[in-house]
Amino acid sequence: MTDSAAAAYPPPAEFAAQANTHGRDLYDRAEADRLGFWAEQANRLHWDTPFDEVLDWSGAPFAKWFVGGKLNVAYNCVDRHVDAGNGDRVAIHWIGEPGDSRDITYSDLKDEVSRAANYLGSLGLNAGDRVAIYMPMVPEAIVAMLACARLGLTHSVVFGGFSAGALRSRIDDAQARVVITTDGQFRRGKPTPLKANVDEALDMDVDGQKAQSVEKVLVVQRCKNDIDWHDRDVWWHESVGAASSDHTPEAFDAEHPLYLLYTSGTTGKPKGIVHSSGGYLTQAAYTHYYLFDLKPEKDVFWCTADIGWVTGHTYIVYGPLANGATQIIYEGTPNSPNEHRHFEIIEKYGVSIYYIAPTLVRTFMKWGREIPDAHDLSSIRLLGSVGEPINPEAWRWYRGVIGAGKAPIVDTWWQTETGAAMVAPLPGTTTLKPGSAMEPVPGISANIVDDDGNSLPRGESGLLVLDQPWPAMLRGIWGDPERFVDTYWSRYADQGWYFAGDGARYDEDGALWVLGRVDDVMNISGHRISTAEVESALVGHPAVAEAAVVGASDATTGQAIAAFVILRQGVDDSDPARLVDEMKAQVSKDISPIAKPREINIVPELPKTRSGKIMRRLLRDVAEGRELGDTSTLVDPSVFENIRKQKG
Ligand code: 6R9
Repeated sequence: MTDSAAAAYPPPAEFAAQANTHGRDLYDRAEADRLGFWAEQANRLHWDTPFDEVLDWSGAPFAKWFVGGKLNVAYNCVDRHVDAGNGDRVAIHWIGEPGDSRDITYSDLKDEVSRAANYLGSLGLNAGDRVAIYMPMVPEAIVAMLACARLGLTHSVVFGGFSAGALRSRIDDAQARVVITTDGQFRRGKPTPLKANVDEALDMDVDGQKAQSVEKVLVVQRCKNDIDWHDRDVWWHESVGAASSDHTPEAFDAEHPLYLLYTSGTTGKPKGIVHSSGGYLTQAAYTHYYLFDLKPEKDVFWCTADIGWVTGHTYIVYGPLANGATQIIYEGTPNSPNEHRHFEIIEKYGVSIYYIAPTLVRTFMKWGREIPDAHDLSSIRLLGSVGEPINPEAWRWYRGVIGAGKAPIVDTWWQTETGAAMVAPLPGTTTLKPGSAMEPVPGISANIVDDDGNSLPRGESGLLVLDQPWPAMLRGIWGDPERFVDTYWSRYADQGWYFAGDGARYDEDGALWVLGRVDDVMNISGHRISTAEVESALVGHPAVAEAAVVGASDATTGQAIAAFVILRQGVDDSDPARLVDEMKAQVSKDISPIAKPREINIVPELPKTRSGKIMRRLLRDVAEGRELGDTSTLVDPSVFENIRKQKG
């Protein structure tokens, strides 16, 4: 690949000189004594009871980090900074989509979190109980997460764009006792209902039952849109608002489950990834500090993810707040009311660290550089990328146009399962190559191997494995230890390595290039969606007999969903465009608008192997307009050939 050899970008001298770390110091220390290094990082946190063992791996792959240690995660993210005299520092500059805004200091946050904790505590919830959070990007969403953490309640945030059905299956799986939501959310200038989805989720019939576990629905008033009211509903401002702002946090075990986060796997059933308290917070804080070169008293950090995804958990809520950072939270989309929105925010608040997904970079490119060029973006000193490989062209544009041709780009490879960044450059140290995530962060060990587990030489592509446990690693899949072992640890069971599901290679200089998923997980604008989930939504449409879905490359979204469906016999297909629209709507409703296929092709058959497996590679060739390989198993290759030609 030519990009491996292309221009490389060393850290500007000025940047390196002021960086939180430069040179190989962290790498050397971590290599000399990995566990000692992690113990040092854990001591960035406040422990009520110090840990007496760094790692207990005797029950592998079930890890215990910082054994014997006790801490309160919310205390670490909030009270600690107030106690240290930084109560007046702004924790969150919040900007609503319609233009309203709030500046929330660490003292304010402490009061709000304490109130919410007092109210949730009064409901008789016990440490370890699950609370579902289904909210847009409003400050109360972060307050709700931290209030749960403060009480040892395990939160399960469900992305506000997910459908009622998706919400219900997550509530049921976790047996959540409380749901926290808002009346509505602002989307492109309009209030759209949200609580109505909760009502629908709880009251829908699943296996002959309404939701059984939920006792209360706590509702934040955001849009003042009309909502239905049930006995189980409580207004946030009347309950939390009336509670005392005095609350003494209790310390919990380092291994106490802080949260569940559902993510797509290779089957249709999302898995509840379980994260711990001590190990998770340690790696969140450590990576946030060094990878983003955070200066808590000076920087204005902005991670544009949604709290519905892991990036929002680790680099909006837990990492930045554990480090006492000041950050931006913006409620809406980048083009409301117009394409200048992000750049206006950067300019107004002096954002210095900006962390986004490559799909947004490509969207900005499409809108044109005159939009960012119309603003003073000189406050920006570091850029981050996450969610999918960033193509070198987008990388260069991002650095040149948004980063004034000098800001280092920190491309962070990680997963919901890894909890925090794993492969990324150190901005004051690493000479960057556009498109490469560079190397495992100090303390992390990764390798690229073949199917048999042999390490591959530089230049050869293979599978990315993590060959040593790490503090923020997932502790399991909620309620399904077997699936946990099966999914991540069985492929290299003899070696005891974690199989990430991504392909990768080291180039001739030893830089690590992530090549994308090797399984049936698609990556649409950085969102993980499994082919099976979309297929099952499609066959839920009465006209569809069978469906096959692939991720096809897309200039803006990285991948886009291409679907191929066979109609049931006797279906009236005189208006195929209408059928396709209905099917798209079905997927949107069943899963989320983010899972809506870009294209749906109605075909008479699906290409299958002799063992009956769908030949996704061939469908990908069709969707991407490439020459088709071996089509000899097809009854009618001309159908696929025609679709291919239309695209090619
Ligand atoms: C954090 C997050 C995980 C999958 C992962 C990989 C892809 C994420 C990437 C990247 C290349 C990067 N991915 N970051 N690929 N370079 N910097 O996105 O978590 O939603 O669980 O997705 O995303 O394929 O396996 P999650």
